[in-house]
Amino acid sequence: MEFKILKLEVTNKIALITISRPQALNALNSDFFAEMDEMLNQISANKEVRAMIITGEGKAFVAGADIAEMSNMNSEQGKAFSKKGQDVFYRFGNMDIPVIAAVNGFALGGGCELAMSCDIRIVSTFAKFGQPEVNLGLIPGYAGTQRLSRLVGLSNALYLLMTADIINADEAFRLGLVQKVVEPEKLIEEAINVANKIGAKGKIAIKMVKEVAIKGSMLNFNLACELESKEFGNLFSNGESGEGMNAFLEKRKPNW
Ligand code: CO8
Repeated sequence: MEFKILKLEVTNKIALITISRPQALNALNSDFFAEMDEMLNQISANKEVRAMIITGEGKAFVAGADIAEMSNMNSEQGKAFSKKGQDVFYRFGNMDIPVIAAVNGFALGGGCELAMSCDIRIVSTFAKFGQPEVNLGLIPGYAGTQRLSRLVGLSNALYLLMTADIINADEAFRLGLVQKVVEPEKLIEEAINVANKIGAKGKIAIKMVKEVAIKGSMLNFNLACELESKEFGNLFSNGESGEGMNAFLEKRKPNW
């Protein structure tokens, strides 16, 4: 596939995806989802890659789903477009590696939903977040109604979903929507630092801690704890945990 919207650079085992349709503030259209699906296939197939970072070109991370494309849709097409976006974004959570959103500017509507589908959000002081769909007579369609409340609590989520307020990076940090706010010129550097920090841990442990945390957040507490015990136990059957614990006891760095 020829990529027209997404750019990929793999450096030192980190895949950096840049969404590049700045003339439309990187709005998400059908081509975007087709390209992202294929790019995720390629990155997942590359076992060298230890982390993935997603950022946007220009003044937006993503200013939402493409309103021009949506304006011609009927109910069936709207539902399919919503489902396609949900499915593609869901794949970030299923990846074995950390997926980091490096939010450079507007992350509105589908852009906020994209950022929320990533594991971690590192953002520039220029970042702005919001779910302004009700201004258009719509609601979020890429799981924003569900992920926002899981990240910031139902009361904050309802406030943002119903007022359509656009909040800045500091307010997003205060609400727990983002993990770090940095100067714009430091954004990618900081995202890479976080990626490297995680990349230095045991690969299987990172895959499993992500899987158990994400899956567990969708289960009731007892089932989630059962899942945790099961996967905790499974980690003893691979060499990685043996090396990690031996390294501690021998006062050296693990050699994964
Ligand atoms: N879709 C399509 N084009 C867009 C979008 C968008 N979401 N956002 C901006 N653009 C385009 C503009 O139309 C404009 O194009 P042109 O130059 O051809 O007129 C260009 O990008 C630049 O935008 P502006 O001139 O508006 O730039 P400003 O700096 O003045 O304003 C804003 C920036 C505030 C971000 C403004 O562009 C804006 O409000 N954008 C729309 C934000 C929005 O409402 N987002 C939510 C969209 S709905 C959504 O995401 C639903 C997700 C779930 C979908 C489920 C499937 C059905």
